[in-house]
Amino acid sequence: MAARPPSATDMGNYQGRIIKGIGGFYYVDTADGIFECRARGIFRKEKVTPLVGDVVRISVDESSKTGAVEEIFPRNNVLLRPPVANVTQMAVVVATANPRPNLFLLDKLIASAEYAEIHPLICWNKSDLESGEELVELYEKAGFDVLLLSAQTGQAVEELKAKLKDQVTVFAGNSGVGKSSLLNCIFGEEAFATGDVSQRVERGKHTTRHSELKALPFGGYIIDTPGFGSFDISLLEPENVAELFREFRDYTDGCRFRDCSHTVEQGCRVLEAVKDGTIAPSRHENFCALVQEIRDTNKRK
Ligand SMILES: Nc1nc2c(ncn2[C@@H]2O[C@H](COP(=O)(O)OP(=O)(O)O)[C@@H](O)[C@H]2O)c(=O)[nH]1
Ligand SMILES: [Mg+2]
Ligand SMILES: [Zn+2]
Repeated sequence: MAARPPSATDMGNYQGRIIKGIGGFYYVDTADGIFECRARGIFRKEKVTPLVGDVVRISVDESSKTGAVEEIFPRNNVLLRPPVANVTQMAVVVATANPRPNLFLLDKLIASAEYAEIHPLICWNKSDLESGEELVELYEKAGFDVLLLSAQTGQAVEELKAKLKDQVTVFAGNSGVGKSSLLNCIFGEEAFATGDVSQRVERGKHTTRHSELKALPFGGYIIDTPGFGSFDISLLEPENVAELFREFRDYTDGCRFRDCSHTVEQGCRVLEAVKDGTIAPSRHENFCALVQEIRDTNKRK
């Protein structure tokens, strides 16, 4: 569904995807090229703002080659920061070393992908520094799609490309893990600035973030703002967290306590699965930490 839609047959009418929005102009990628468009006044009246990622119908003035957004097709989802519609996949990038893996951030990002019903793809990078096999196994066993990559040696970059094909993928993860480096491997050019953390923090202060889709040469798009944050946890209630940890689901259903928080209760099925090694202890610890974070946030509301 993320492939470029075919152009419509009507005169001057095209279908495409908004890849960029700046100062009231929308840039729409179609099978016949990219068109600069304005939005029809009707959207303002209906308080609808076209978003990057929207699949739209546009009318194009054939002499000026500029157009107008006529219709926005129904969205599958909307991410808020930065605002993008119809994302299908979140590539969560983590380094096996340098920086040391932050499993809490990883599990939180995975939970935010699950919350938005976006496919999480776990990308362990820097395998040249640290082999990372246990980490890959931990997440594979939990039921995730996992790659062990190195932007340095090119390990698994072809597999990554295959996973990105025809998807709209956002890259998430801490700074320094190698998101920009992986994207440069994929595009085969130095399109994304890489570097050490301190430089980036400086740069980040002065740049406003608006998102942009970049078309992949083999089909699909990636979102050009690496470093997606996690979701707004104030949207969640503590009792909704367990369903965002996919390998818990088998046990939460069978848990004999109706209002079990699956954090400390004696005889809880989830805790039993942790004890017998079916659920990884780190996943359960991070689940408990996320539940606690939400409880603390809700208290302050
Ligand atoms: N050894 C090694 N270094 C890497 C790898 N990928 C990225 N780096 C380095 O890690 C640093 C941060 O990479 P960058 O792509 O800027 O990370 P980002 O902040 O996630 O975009 C840079 O110095 C990269 O050269 C890798 O696979 N192996
Ligand atoms: Mg970067
Ligand atoms: Zn329980």
